[in-house]
Amino acid sequence: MINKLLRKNKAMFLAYDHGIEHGPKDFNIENVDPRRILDIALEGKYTGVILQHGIAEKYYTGAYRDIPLIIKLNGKTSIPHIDPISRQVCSVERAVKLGADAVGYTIYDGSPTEPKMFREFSKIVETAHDYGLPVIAWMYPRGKFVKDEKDNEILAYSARIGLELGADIVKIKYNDDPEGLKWVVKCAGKTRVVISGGNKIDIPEFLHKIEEIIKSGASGIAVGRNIWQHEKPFTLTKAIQKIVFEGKTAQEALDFLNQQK
Ligand code: FBP
Repeated sequence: MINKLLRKNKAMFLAYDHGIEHGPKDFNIENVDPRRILDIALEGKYTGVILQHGIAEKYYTGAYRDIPLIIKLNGKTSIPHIDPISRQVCSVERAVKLGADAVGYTIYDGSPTEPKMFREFSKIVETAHDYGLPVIAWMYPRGKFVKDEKDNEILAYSARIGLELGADIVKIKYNDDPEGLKWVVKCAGKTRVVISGGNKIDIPEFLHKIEEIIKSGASGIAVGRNIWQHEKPFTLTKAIQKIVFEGKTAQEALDFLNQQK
């Protein structure tokens, strides 16, 4: 069931749930339109696009339905200053009706609200697996008891929680320590690890990170802003594909990019 989300055993997901998580401050006049993201995902042959259900319902139509769809089942805004919690806003059944090939859910492990999210997530795993849908867990340690969200130990712990709770893929952040990531991948066991992007950074640095991520045994990337905030997302996508699917180095991908100018 996970094969539809992979090419050459690797994943390259385009995330676009920022409208709820961060608000329109992440967007410009082009990428505020979900069709722009779906165009990038379609032409760039991403192995999945990550959307909230409302966007999927209105925009995941026509040719876009060739892109594997990952529906994010929970979400929150960045407005309230409460203990981190993200509750379910879409059922697995609705995701199935919308054409989902997988569902996703964020768990803020370490937050005082963790038990609620563990319970909700575990029920989602049960239902989704009954439908044959893989489940992706955004494992984001967060809250007043988490001193460093990118500490190696907490990242490895987060990956392991994903395995324990039935996730097929965990999406975690990268702390620029390839050795640490190798351990994270080991701790995740049969659950695959993909890495999220973060704020937009320089291209050479971004490509270098991707090379490290792939070489550390992760199954791929699930990024948003670093792609669709870039002025040439289509060419950048081709460069990234070289690292993710062809095993090329960041330097080779960069050389390719420079030749396109
Ligand atoms: P980016 O590559 O843009 O960071 O997207 C990955 C992602 O996990 C999104 O799916 C989500 O909207 C966002 O990051 C949430 O990040 P945070 O909670 O750290 O602000």
